[in-house]
Amino acid sequence: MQMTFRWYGKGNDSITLKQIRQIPGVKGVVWALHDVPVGEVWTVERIAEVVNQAKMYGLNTDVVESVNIHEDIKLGLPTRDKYIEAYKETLENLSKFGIKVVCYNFMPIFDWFRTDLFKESEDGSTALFFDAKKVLSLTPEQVVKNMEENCNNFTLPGWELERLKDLEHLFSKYKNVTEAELFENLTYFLKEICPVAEQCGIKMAIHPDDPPFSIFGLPRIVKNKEDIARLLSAVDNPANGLTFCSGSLGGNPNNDLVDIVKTFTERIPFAHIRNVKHFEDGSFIESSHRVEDGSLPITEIVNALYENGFDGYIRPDHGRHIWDEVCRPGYGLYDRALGAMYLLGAWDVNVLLKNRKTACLI
Ligand code: CS2
Ligand code: MN
Repeated sequence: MQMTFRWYGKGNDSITLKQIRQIPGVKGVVWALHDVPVGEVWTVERIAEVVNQAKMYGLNTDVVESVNIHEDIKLGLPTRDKYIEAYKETLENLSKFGIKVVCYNFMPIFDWFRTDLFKESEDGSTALFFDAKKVLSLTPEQVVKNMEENCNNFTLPGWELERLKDLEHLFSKYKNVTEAELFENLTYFLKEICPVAEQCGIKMAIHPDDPPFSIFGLPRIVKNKEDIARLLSAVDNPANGLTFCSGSLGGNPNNDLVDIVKTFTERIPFAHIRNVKHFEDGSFIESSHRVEDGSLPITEIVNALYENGFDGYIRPDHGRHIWDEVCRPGYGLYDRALGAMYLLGAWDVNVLLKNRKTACLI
């Protein structure tokens, strides 16, 4: 297992590579070219810039999150083929720098989605919050406006606001797209991309839907164990992998996260671990990574990863906003650094117990 930390790039993050370097156990940054419009090729020059910046701090850039998928690919339009060819070229350019994993998602229109970005808790910290009731009274336009007005002037992953300008038109395109059709379009994409990714030594790792259920009537197809099994078997190629995201899948209390880990570990090159606290009405707030502070079995998840031979990359996913930090929503330094340490501690206990067991056998 290798601990990593998401970084949005020079001039696009409140956090520096120097700070990340000083978090014990962190070996690499999870990065992307966030200013390259979806569908355009990532050039060798631009990739080299980030790789060299990270290298100066002894950090690797093995994991990219994300090379986002053009909406025309998700919609299965005839224009998808040119964007798929561009995606292949980006993978080939990334492989020149030894990139190992590309995380992506196939959610229509929106990336992760919350009703509140700074919901206050009793300890005075704030966090991303999904209000199951409030969402029913919101329009997509209100959601985008809320995200735009409360992001501390940072971009939000997958929320290219330029792209979201004409929501009505975007929604009209999805009006008749069923889950089955969206899945067919994902399969078409993977059948094209996986052979190239495999040749490039890259694992494609699809990120689950967040939250893991349909919003505004949009189809979502990576919500639970059945969806994951279906997509991993749709294209039988080792490059067809999963980003296990505890907080995304954990948005539905019916998802058995430990079972999902045990079932798919060898197809999980990348894991996002974070905790959420569920409320009776289906709402949830993002909590500290500690088991006691949320509803998810975080230490059991780490234990299951360890016991099933996980040898991929891990990153602490969203953190709360603590100690008055002003940051990209969900992406402050402090709570994610605390999260990294908690996850490394849980992993190290597994290593210790394994060594003790081995010692007793000698
Ligand atoms: C990330 C997602 O911030 C997050 O929750 O896990 O934005 C993720 O980067 C994308 O969905 C993957 O393409
Ligand atoms: Mn995630």
